[in-house]
Amino acid sequence: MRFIHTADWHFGQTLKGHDRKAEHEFFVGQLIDYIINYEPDALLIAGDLYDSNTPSNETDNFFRQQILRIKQACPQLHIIMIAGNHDGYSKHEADSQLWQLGGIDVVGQIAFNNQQTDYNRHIIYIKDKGYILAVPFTHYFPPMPENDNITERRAYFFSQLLKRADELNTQNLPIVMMAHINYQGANIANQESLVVGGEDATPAEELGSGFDYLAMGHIHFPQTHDKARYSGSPIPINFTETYQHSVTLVDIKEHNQQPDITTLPLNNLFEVCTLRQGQATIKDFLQEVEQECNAKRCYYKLIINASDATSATEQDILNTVKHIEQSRYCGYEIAAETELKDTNLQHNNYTPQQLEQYDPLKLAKEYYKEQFNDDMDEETEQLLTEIILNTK
Ligand SMILES: [Mn+2]
Repeated sequence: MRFIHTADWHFGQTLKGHDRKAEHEFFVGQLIDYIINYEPDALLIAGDLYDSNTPSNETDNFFRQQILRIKQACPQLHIIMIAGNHDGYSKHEADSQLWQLGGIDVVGQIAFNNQQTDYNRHIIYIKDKGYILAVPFTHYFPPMPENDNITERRAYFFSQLLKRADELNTQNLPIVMMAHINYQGANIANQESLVVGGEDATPAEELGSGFDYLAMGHIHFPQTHDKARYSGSPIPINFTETYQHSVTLVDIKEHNQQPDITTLPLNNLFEVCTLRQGQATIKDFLQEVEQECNAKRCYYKLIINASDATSATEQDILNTVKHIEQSRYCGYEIAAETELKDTNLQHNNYTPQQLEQYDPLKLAKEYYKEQFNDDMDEETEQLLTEIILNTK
């Protein structure tokens, strides 16, 4: 089985009031090209189809148009979608019968039949290719029929679902699970705000075993953990998402075989840029902003020094913004005191890319030396090492 895994589309999202439809449309165009090129059996969209659980009619229509656009370009393709925490699960569930007429599967919530969990509803069979187990985001996993224990419901649900799939799988076909979850141990460094907190993180062992690939949504930074993967968001949703966005192509030969994972990069119409004044004068800084933001297309946010935070500066910013046609202004913020202090010091300036590669302890020690003009003591170093290990 071959499929493309994507998630976290957030249709209907605006960034500081700017509409993002054109970017989403541009993404879907690239997705269709990839589908035509790689001919996958299925397209899996692992939740957060919309940005809001009460989307406008316009967003609703736009979403439908884009899904139908994919289906019309690739009629053989199976499209399978689950609701994420941003989605209105009952809305997606209500629409699912209509979607089904078009050969598109949507699972909005955990299904019941005669007050029993209807596992079959979550199992989508792609003839002679494989099984897709579609698990939407939920706060509520059903009670266990015997010896119910609320802390074990989640693990129980996954184990029963996988057991059911295993019973059906007489052809030894690949089994792929979809879930919109906060996978314990995932890198959430680039996630501005997670609706689901750390307490709700799902440990790998609760997801059970028996699947060949877990197509996850929720965390926007693409990453693989064993057989589980976040494809990441196709466009940057906020200013922290400065990385390469992509969709994931997966090939699985047969059940219990290692999935073959390929990242298919996406171009974005707009990047996101945080521009800091730093040591430049406000005049020089705004000149740089004008040049940079006219030379490329981006959403830009300015961080100005507190000493320049006056109404005159605000006027200067607005005057500069007027001359920037290529890019979209998203306001300014005033640099935090510590940041200011920082820029006055003679120290290494790292790019975000460099920082990602950098050992956090080494960086902290460098900073300590700058601040206190002395080496970090052993106890502090030990404490920091522990904290860093725990957050990794
Ligand atoms: Mn999301």
